[in-house]
Amino acid sequence: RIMITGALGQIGSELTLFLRKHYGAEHVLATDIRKNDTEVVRSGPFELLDVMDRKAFNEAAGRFHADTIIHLAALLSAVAEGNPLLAWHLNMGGLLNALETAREQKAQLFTPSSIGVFGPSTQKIMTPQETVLRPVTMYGVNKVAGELLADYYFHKFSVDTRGIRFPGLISYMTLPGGGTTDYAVEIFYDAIQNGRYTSYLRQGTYIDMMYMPDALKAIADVMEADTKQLKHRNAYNVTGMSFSPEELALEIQNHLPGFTLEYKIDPVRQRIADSWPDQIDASAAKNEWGFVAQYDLPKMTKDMIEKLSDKLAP
Ligand code: VAH
Repeated sequence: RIMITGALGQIGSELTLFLRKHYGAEHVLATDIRKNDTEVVRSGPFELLDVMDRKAFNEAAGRFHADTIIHLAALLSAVAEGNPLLAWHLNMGGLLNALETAREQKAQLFTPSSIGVFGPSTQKIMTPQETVLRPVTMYGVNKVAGELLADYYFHKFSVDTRGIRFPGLISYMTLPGGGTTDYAVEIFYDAIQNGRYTSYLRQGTYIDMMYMPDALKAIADVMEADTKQLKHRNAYNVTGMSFSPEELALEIQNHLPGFTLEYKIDPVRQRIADSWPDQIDASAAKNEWGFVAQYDLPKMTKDMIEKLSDKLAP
């Protein structure tokens, strides 16, 4: 019985539907700080939950008899950089409440980390699973602290905590909220609707990315992996592809020939992107729980354009 926080977010909205299909809708409780009338709310149990309210968090998990908690509620990198104190409060306070709830309910806990844990002093090509983590963003500080806190709860309280360092995630169902990699999603909407896009990241900015279907499978796979296999439980490097804005534009032009890309750099998000790796090494995830990405840049682009064209069709 799985309880998800942040279930209306970019990962949460697809993960909820994916897990309900796999395990049965009634076994997946979706929670979020707000409510809407999407399929996430309509297709199974939904409750309003502020993850900053530890008592409410724990009671909701207890009422649902949750044996697995997937904690996704958080502020992403760009929003966090604009409001660092709120980001520390929500990202760390929410995670601590998730860890305490998992401890009290004897539940397994998944929470996403990010390539945001890496900083300018980290090796940028084939970034190792074990390497220096000196991020220069509040989001990165939150993710490094979060990984250490999750490991602490495993060693100190035997809470079965697991995490994945997600790269930028690309999906057509729900827009990301305030990330640095959001351009790789926005570009598809603008390409289909306006034939052009203005990138806030400059040419030659390489960032690891992953198509959402690969991310959903990675969460299910790491949570189902035999605990004895896991040496790096918090948290695994994974990646599907690495590209720059102009390489993504070229791939889109294979489907939408008239598409044009311009640039208007956002210094805040450019600085964040420049502090992250260009291409990380996912071999630990492959060796310890069989991670393999199915989507590369051409395959993702084709699927995004097909699915988004249907979704945006008048
Ligand atoms: C962000 N999409 O941009 C998230 C993710 C690696 C990027 O953490 O903040």
